[in-house]
Amino acid sequence: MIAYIGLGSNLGDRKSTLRRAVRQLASCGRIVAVSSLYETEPVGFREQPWFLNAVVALETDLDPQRLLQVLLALERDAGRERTFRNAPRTLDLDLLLYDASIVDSDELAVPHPRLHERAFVLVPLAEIAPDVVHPRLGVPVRVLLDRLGTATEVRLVAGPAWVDEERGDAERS
Ligand code: PH2
Ligand code: MG
Ligand code: MG
Repeated sequence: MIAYIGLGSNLGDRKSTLRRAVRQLASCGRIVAVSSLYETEPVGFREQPWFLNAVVALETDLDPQRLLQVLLALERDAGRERTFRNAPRTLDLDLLLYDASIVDSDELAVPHPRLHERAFVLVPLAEIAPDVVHPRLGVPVRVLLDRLGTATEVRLVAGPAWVDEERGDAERS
């Protein structure tokens, strides 16, 4: 199964946090694609720092519920504190799509209910999965991005190799 996971951070060392999360995700499957890294304007609660966002494709045997538990554990591991909705966070991991599955439980909704409204999700997702069809809306991701009207700002920061970069000198042994 292929899961598309959105990554976001707007507190602390954002890039290192995201890189570490991708490496941790690799332990529950195989990372088959990583998007470029984007710096994005905050959506929703606007009085907060800009985010770094990216999307990865993970091939995994975990079902959506189990994968969600892993994502929540990795967020906690990155020191995430849940205060209010859309609050700044060290790490946010959102299950955007899981194959063509539709999930609607108390804890989890897949596809992510706001995926199609958000440039910070659609730009990286369209980069690695332009032809994947949204199972509720019945159109490919590329079309969802085209349909997005006045988009909030999304700036390219680094190509997909951002995830492989060496650690900084200070961290090297
Ligand atoms: N996540 C949110 C709310 N707003 N804005 C940006 N730019 N990037 C995010 O990841 C983000 C957001 C809720 O999870
Ligand atoms: Mg989110
Ligand atoms: Mg989230």
